[in-house]
Amino acid sequence: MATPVQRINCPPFTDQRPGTSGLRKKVTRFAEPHYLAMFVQAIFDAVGDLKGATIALGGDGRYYNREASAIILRMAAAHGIAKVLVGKGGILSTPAASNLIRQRGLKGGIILSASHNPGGPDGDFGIKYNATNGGPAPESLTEAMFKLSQTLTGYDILDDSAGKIDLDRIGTQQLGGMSVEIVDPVADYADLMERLFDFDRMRNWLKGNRMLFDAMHAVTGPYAEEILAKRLGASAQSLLNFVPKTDFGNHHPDPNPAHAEELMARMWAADAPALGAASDGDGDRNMIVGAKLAISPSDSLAVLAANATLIPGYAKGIKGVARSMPTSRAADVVAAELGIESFETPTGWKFFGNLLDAGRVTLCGEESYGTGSDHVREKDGLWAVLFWLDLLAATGKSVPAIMDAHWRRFGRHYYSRHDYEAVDSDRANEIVNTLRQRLPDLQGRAGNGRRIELADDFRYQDPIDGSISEHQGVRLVFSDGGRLVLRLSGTGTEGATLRLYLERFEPKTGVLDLEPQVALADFINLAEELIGIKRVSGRAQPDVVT
Ligand code: G16
Repeated sequence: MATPVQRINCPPFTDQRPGTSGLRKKVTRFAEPHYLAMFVQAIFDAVGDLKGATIALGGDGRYYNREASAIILRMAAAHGIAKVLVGKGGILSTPAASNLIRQRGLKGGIILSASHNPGGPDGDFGIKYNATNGGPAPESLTEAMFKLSQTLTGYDILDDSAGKIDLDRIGTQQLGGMSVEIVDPVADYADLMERLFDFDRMRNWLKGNRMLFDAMHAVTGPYAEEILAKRLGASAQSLLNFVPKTDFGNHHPDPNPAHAEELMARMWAADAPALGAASDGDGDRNMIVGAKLAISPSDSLAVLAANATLIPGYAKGIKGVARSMPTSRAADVVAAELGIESFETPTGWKFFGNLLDAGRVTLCGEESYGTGSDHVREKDGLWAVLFWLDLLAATGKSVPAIMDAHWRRFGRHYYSRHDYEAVDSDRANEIVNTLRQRLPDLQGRAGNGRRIELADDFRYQDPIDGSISEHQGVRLVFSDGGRLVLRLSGTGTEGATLRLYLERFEPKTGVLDLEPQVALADFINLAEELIGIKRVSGRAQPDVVT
């Protein structure tokens, strides 16, 4: 007898517009009756054509991951989906989910994560859909989800009598007419890493050198245990905070110097390991640290591009490089020297998808601690850590030595991001809109020995499908190569987050050893003079400086 499908009637929720990376809200909002289900209905309706399809499902293991997985499985069955591949325990890191979709030729997948945002009952939750290419849904699809979410009158879900799926039992189970295969979340991904990097070389390096990887009590714990400890032989002391917790141990699982405090302290100690690294809630971000030196994500992308041919997976060279607009222009300089294309896209990994699919770029990166390549369609935290590890093994150099050589060759883009979090939304909009209105006046303005050569609100035309994305952040580009960029975050869940990005270029012959905040002091003052974030918001300092 077929398990009955229930139609639950419900008015639409007006706040279901996906941001930079899917729908992110407080757990308390997601746990309200019907809230998650209504958005899942919007996803299924927007994607369409799901009858008989196979999709993936997994998340970063944060609070509400299991409850949400159960609801989504019952809805998937009600929509005639033939099969869902689910990571054991409802777990899949974001890059592993992307890989699973690609490797198994799936229609797409649902990823449950609020990435680097805090978790727990009072923390954040999120959901996003990734398409057949393994990448985040393009803007056209997320916009369709939002539109549908505003007109829905209810959703379809399998009746309770269908029973429950045991998320912890590897193998195939039935839910109504749908089969659910619980898979090992790590194995396929670890195999992919073995195909890209020289595991023998890294194993040897680890015999004589130490590394420290901070999983921040998030999803990469089991991935690091399998890859770094088991397959590469890193010592047990090499892994920090590697037991996943639903609230990330009450920490902010964001791999940056401000939130990975313990790692930073260890990397500044006299006996610091040669390589320090961290990844975020869902495993797509990374931070790389050498002894007493944190690598800015923008520099990391440039270094990987400049040295790619030393790594087996990229030995034939890279096709091109893409970076998000606020990311420093360090990678552009490398691309120009290598004679390959470079692209500047809006913030959001989804904007790299078309370039990767078209074979125009091999490496991509963002200032928000995201780096990746064409091996999946998400940024990939552990991949970046392995890339650096393999680079250290291939060159025999230290992280500071690699950076020093890089800056001497290509020049240095001093870079910093200042975040003002949970700002009153009206105030934040006022700051951005005022700057937008002043752009014509600022264009060409001179001062402090430099001139503003370009003052605009970034507009992107996708080189592959021609689609246009407007208002992607205000940028002021100076005659000496410096830049100030201002945009509103699309991932926050409380008020508005203003992000101010500061960049100053020092050509090869310049001073190479200034601390970024010191090197940028002049720009920090100029930004306040031109934009006035502190003046209008009333904040004395940014909340987070990276
Ligand atoms: C998401 C996107 C990234 C983006 C980041 C920051 O990351 O996938 O591409 O750079 O948000 O966005 P915002 O500056 O708008 O907060 P994640 O790791 O949160 O999925």
